[in-house]
Amino acid sequence: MTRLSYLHEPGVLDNLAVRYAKNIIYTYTGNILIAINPFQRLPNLVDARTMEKYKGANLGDLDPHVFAIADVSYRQMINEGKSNSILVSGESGAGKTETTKLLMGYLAYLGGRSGTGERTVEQQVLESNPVLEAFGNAKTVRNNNSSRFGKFVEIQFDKSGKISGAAIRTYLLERSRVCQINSPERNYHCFYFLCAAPSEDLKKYKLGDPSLFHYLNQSACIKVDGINDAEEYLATRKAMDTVGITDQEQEAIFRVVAAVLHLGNINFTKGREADSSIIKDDKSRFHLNTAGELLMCDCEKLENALIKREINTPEGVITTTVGPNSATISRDGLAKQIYSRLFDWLVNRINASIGQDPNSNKLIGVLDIYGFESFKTNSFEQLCINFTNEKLQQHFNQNVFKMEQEEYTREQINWSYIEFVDNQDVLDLIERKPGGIIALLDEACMFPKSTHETLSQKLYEKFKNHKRFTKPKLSRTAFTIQHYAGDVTYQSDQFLDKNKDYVVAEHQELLNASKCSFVSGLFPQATEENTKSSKSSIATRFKIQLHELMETLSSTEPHYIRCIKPNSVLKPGIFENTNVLQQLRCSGVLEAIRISCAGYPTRKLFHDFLHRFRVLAPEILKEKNDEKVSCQKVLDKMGLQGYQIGRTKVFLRAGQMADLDARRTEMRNNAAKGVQSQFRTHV
Ligand code: AD9
Ligand code: MG
Repeated sequence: MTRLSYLHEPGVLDNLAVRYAKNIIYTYTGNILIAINPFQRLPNLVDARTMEKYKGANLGDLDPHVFAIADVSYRQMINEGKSNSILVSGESGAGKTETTKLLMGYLAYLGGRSGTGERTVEQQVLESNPVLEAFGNAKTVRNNNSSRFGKFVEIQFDKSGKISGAAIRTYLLERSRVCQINSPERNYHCFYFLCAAPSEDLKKYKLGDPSLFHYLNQSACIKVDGINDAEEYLATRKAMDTVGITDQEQEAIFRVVAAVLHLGNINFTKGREADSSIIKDDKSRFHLNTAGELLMCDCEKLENALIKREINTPEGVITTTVGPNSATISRDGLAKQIYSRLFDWLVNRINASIGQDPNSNKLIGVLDIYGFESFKTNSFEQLCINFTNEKLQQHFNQNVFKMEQEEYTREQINWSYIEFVDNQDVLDLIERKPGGIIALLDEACMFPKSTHETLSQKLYEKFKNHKRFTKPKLSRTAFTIQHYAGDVTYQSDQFLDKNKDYVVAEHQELLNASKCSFVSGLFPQATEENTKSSKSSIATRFKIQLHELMETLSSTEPHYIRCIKPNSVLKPGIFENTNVLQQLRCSGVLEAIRISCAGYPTRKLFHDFLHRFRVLAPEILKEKNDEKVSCQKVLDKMGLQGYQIGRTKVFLRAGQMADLDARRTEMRNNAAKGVQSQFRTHV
């Protein structure tokens, strides 16, 4: 892309389309790698021989590739002793997770210890992927294997450049999916895997056909093309072995997964008194008892935890009952809590088992995180996700800008950046404390009387003059933020609920008392420390996590991979222009191009420049000057202004290249018209 003479939207798009048609899915624009999802295995592209080829090669010597980016990161880390990070982004289904796996595979190839058994650090790092995917991925409309969490993997290296440890951090698992799915999506893979387990396991967990379970049968989709649930169950168990999860732990994990399914089948109906409920029927009672048994807790207490509530009053604790609706909400709340804690446990366990290298001060971080999202209806999750992208965008802009500056410094040319648009104002709008959207949301969550209406009023009042915030005309509860990638309107209906992360005291008590140490470990006794963290809201915790991530990233040398989804039918060979263009905008690729256009977007080595434009001033070339002087003379003759001559390259302003080309064409046409046909052979 950098060799294109004209760096503008149609040129960029056309270049990508032409390459994609030839199965060339990787393209550089500056130091950014654009990767277009091939939606098919391209065998020669990622095999062992290709890895060998990229080892130690200079960036740009070989075709653009993710391996080249990983290789540069690795060598920079070894040679300069500096940590590197590779930031992979793109919309759902664009290929981030696949790209991340290729990167990790290549780093394991470079930094692995050959021939040392099954459970090497690099094996564990690689096998953490299937485990996390089983529990954190699901089929969605956009991707059959969509990651419903963000992930940052830190691979640590020792002095000799071998992998010596790793740490995985995850972000914001989508919890609502555990209890609520729409056709044609699925719940988390592990539920279906477990329902396809060998019969002795099914008997143990009292499972069977997935369509018998409410948490799975809300969607008509049970099977996914290309996923064999029975095989995946075994593969997941095997991967768990590799990452060091014991048989006993695995047994407990799947027992908890099964318990969640049974919980979902407990239905309630109105009790005799007002605002009370009872277990609906024998079937529901069976599932209640099974859930209790699997969680190894008292079934009667489980029942009470769902249909009763203890309230602290000045006169002491009183027990009240709740209606069927509230009981169902309580049931789903419990299921979501259990599942999200199970997921966190897995991440912690994998980290503990792989182990961190306390002596390593060099790492390569790989970030696989959700891209910018703008749907028909956008909720709390989209706000968090787009907040993440604003943060990463700021980091990205600052770096593209820095890299530009470095090139100018290297070439010793004067350049001060004129108008660098920063998105700090959006970040302030969202995260400033006090007074930002998250702070106001947290405040609203603390007052029992607030509703999404009162929250919205507050936001409208507070930000009525904010450049990046507007109230849609016909709504009283929605708000629009002007993100760097476009306007997004958020519906605030569920913001309060989704931001609260408190465990009902009765649920906590119940599970903490479980006879299974695994289950009680998921719900440890409340201490001051964990009460404090559990009291903070989801948004605030996320904000803190994000802040830590940015700190880590800013201490590393970043590399960017932008994944692009060429079509929305998930098929090979189809390239949808508008769709791709929109993604290039959202990913900041066009912004990067814009930044570089504000400076000197076209650079040409002296020699190349003269070769292309000698027709404009053949007399100057005859003078046999130094190339640098000749370039200067050609440019002066053409009357161009504002360009710069560096040490090895000519730096042109936006549009100047097009200008020169136009004159070149004119010259050639004139020459063709005239008698001097020698020009034609010349060109
Ligand atoms: V999401 O935000 O987690 O929903 P990703 O992670 O961006 O999304 P993913 O990597 O899961 O997308 O890719 C989606 C699908 O595209 C994969 O399941 C593959 O079928 C396909 N894909 C992606 N990249 C490649 C590739 N390099 N080679 C072959 C690929 N197939
Ligand atoms: Mg993914």
